[in-house]
Amino acid sequence: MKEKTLCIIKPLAVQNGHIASITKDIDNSGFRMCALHMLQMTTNDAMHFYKVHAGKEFYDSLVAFMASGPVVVMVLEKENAVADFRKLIGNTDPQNADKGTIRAKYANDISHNAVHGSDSIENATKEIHFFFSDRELF
Ligand code: IDP
Ligand code: MG
Repeated sequence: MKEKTLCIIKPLAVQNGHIASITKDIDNSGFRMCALHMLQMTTNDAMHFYKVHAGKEFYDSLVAFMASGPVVVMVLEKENAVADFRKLIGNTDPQNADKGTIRAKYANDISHNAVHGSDSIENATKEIHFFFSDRELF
């Protein structure tokens, strides 16, 4: 069944000039782009988006980082999009990410790991609607 998932190209990957390369890897992996925004998250946006991690030692720096500069947010569609996109991006820690994955190729470190990918169909739906209205999904 076709699924949709949410991808965020995080601030440092944008700043390092990786938007085009990451988008090309995504395209080459068979995902269809349904929506795309470039925007800067507010601190409140980042707190809300990552609220599942509130209280963890890395939460405050994660929130500050995600609000520190522009990001590119995309909705991607394919069969098994959620699981397949997690495979394409690789492990949270780029040092443990398989060769060829987006995090292995474009991340700096675990705190600046180039991209976000939804971790379940339920969270993908919530995250997509955090950024996009139905009229922006194609
Ligand atoms: P995920 O992005 O692979 O789903 P999560 O566990 O959901 O990983 O964590 C969300 C984000 O928080 C990660 O992408 C990473 O940027 C950051 N993060 C997770 N664990 C750590 C850590 O141990 N130290 C610093 N940052 C972390
Ligand atoms: Mg996660």
